[in-house]
Amino acid sequence: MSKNNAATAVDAAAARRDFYSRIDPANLAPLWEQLHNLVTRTPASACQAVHWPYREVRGYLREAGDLITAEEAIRRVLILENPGMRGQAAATTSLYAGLQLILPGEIAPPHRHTQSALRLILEGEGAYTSVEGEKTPMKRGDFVITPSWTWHEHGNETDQPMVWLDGLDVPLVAMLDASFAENTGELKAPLPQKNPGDSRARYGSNLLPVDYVAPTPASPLFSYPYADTLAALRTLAAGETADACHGYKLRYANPVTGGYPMPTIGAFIQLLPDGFATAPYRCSAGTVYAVIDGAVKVTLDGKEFVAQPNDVFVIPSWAGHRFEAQGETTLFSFSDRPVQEMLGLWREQR
Ligand code: GTQ
Repeated sequence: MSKNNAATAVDAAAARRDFYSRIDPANLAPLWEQLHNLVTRTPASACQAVHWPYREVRGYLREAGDLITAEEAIRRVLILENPGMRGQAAATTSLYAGLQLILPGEIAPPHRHTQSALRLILEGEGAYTSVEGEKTPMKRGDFVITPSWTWHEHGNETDQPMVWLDGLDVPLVAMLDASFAENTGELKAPLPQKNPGDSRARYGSNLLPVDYVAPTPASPLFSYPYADTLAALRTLAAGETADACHGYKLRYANPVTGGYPMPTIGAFIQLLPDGFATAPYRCSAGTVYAVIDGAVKVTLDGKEFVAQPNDVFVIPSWAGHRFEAQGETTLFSFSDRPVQEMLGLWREQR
């Protein structure tokens, strides 16, 4: 560049900076300075891959149990915060995850909110979640949902602590400015109670109430017991070869529609036979995983870690990864895949 051209370029840069500072008070900004950050060729996520070993988190949960009661806390939960998005209660960009502890004799009082929630039971047996007045007993590996705007409470009438993984669409609902919540103080009459097993009888027995019309897109079946899920996976594994990327993988389904159990969060379960190594895979839905049985070596972005039972880990959107099972392994996972599919955004690469 000649001296004159260089001077012209400096002048132009200065003129632009001056322009930007003058339009700034008018709440205006130049797109051309940001276009490459806004419209990226592939997802550019703040979400990072992260692994929470259960033995570490479990110690902190025990301490939380000494510090505050479930009733005082409303929900005694340690939020699993993605290190790339601290302070936002986000495990992935769109979804929240937490570990909830409820001690013998405790209750977590009823409330409802527009956020959809799922639970994967990690520890304990026999405590309940009540959804819309129906108590669902919980056991390790069970998958339980509390759809948007359903009344729910938790109680532990057993003599052991109970721990589960919570997954909610908190960041997604916040992004949409659609958070509403109520507690029973606002109710005029007590919630009608249903018999245990009511929803399983009506919706989870390959039957439906005659003339049934689904009032919401969410599944009316609240509980998906692990015993059934594991039996299904093992039957598949006995009868066919595994998918190269997924092993034997199923999605939890709404028995009325065949769709996902809740419109904003998809949940999945997969079985990897002992020693099974998956082919590289990625998809556009950042995903939270929890190990139920076995252990898995996870390789992504040149990093490696081994996730043990009850460990939780996150695979961000579009991060290529591989799994290697150590022993027969079952992995639970959840993501915003239903939302992306509805919007025509979901992609995968095998
Ligand atoms: O169990 O209702 O982890 O409302 C966060 C918000 C659990 C619950 C969470 C909630 C709940």
